[in-house]
Amino acid sequence: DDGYRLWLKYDPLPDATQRANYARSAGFIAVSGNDPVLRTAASELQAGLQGLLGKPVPVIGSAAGRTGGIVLQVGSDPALNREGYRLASRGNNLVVSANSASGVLYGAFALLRQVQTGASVANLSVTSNPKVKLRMLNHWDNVNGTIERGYAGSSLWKWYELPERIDPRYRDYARANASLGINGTVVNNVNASPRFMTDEYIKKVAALADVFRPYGIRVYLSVYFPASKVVNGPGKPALKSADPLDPAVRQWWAEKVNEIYAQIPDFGGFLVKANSEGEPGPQDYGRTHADGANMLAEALGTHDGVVIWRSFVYKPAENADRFRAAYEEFTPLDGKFHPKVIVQVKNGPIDFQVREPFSPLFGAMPKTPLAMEFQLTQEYLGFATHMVYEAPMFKECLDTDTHVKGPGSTVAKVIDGSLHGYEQTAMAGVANTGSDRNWTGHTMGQANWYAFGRLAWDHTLPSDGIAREWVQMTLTRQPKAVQTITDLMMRSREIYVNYTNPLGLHHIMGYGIHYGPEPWLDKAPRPDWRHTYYHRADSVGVGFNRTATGSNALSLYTPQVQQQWENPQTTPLPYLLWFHHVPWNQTLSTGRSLWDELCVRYYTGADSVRWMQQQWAQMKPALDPEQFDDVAGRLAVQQKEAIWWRDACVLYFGRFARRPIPAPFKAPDRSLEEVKRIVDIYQLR
Ligand code: BDP
Repeated sequence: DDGYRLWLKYDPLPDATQRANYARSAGFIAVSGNDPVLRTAASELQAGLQGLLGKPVPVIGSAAGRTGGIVLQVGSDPALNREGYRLASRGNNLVVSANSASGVLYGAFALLRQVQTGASVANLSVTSNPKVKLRMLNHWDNVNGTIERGYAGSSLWKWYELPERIDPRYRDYARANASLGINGTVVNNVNASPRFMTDEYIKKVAALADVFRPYGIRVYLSVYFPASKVVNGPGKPALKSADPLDPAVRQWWAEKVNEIYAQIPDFGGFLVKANSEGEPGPQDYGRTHADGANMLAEALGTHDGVVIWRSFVYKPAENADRFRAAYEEFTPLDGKFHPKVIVQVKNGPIDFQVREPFSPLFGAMPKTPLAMEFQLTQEYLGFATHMVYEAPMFKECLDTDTHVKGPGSTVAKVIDGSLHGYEQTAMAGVANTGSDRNWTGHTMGQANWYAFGRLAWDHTLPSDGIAREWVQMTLTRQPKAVQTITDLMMRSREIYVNYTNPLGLHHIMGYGIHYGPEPWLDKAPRPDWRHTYYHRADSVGVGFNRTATGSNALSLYTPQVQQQWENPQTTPLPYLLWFHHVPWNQTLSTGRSLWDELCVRYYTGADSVRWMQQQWAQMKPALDPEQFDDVAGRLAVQQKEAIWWRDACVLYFGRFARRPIPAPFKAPDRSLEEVKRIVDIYQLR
């Protein structure tokens, strides 16, 4: 099994009795009308059930008195929102109903999931409503086929073949997303090429939109903010300006929007990275982020589209704390954004690190809908060779209490709109897909795509439950193996944290490439790209003091949150060095000194990868050989690199701590200089 089919395998269920049981409820699929999304629901259900049950399941126009089948229905159900669904046993039929065709599509996939995971469909009574309206993937894909921070091959989109040739993979991509309830995709990199605003590319994107539409997925585009200065059209020369308050620029965008909607009537809108990491933006004209976003929102006019404006901004400054940057830039703009604007915030204040405190923007912009941006692609999580199941990391952020409206004001409630009454709600995942046959490089990376989709639909789902589903649908149905692999996944992120960035260390990975350890980096074009900026190790201790005696970034949170993190004695260890410069000899809650604890984490973290390998080895009889080997091989790389991380970090920090590696651990058998050379090799220096 090459993994191409993801969690939509539809191989016959091994147990004949189980197959027969399900088959009694799957005599037919009744659906009326020609709505393309409803048709998709029927054909997906048909293909799935035929495969799983090993028998034909006819699609018919109406149940008309027949029983023992499945009825797909669009109606009006007050218990459901626009895309929610209901699965119910009625008479002797299974009814999948919703208020829209997309709802029925999601219900059909939910029903398939029941069968795929061996759940009963007798006396079925399930209602499910998505908690967030826009559930999206963000692809950081470039025109030339490369993917920024992509580790699974090249782009799925073959721009050079579009719009004429439609790769069948586009459809399979849409199926996978629809099966999770993902309803939007931004197809190009946030570091956007202006080409996407040309007629040539709009046609290509329109061809993709045509493939995605029957799966309930809308297409969005990342925008190069000064596109008006670059893109010429017939009878439409480029302008001299991109000033959002310049009437000519506003006109240019209004026309561009109309051109796009003429070809993509259900176009979702724009995603914008502006005045960030060298990308141009409204500030180049002395305007604010709100001016820029509102100009695009007004250009959208009466079209049903949104502007998703990213808050990922930080300016190079020697004594500033990057942690504070987005908050300081955006909170003064609260209430100034057009209703069509959503501000998209990364989960943490820095940049998708292995663990971050939640971004202080969550809860701080009650008048501006905030979207969550998670990163599925493992930029800081070991690319496609380290096994890191991300759901616990996403949940950790979503479940954190901001306390902005009293206890229980979780980040999730900010995002789902319930805390501040946002009209628009959105969650985005930076995609981990690529042209690799198994889509995500690491077989286990598929679980991160899966988990993101499930959580975007319902952030209350438990991480282990999601993992279990995915394993059953993707790898094996053998109960013991399902349990072992689920456990492995559940522990994987913490293990990765331990051998890379324990106790709240962050941003000490290889420069630029963001792979492997490089805590010693003290030269870079910007102060906040140096790693010594983040860990601040010296002879006294290590960590970034963000309390009132330091950068005071902690003051951006509510007093209740500050209280959790302000005292180094009581700050939970996972966040300790995010907020405190802690002496090497300080005794922690574990009873060990900081130095000893750091070593314990690095050593046990690296040892745990051996444990992961052993666990995986035992799974062999339960797994497809190709999938087994893929993961086993990657685990072997991970094991080697965990030791690389461990050695690099204990040797480097040890130079400041000047303390021995505590027993029973043995000091690395190589020198810091030797380890540094490994990084240079990866970096092609
Ligand atoms: C950083 C990535 C960079 C992205 C940037 C972003 O290293 O490639 O362009 O995030 O999110 O993590 O814009």
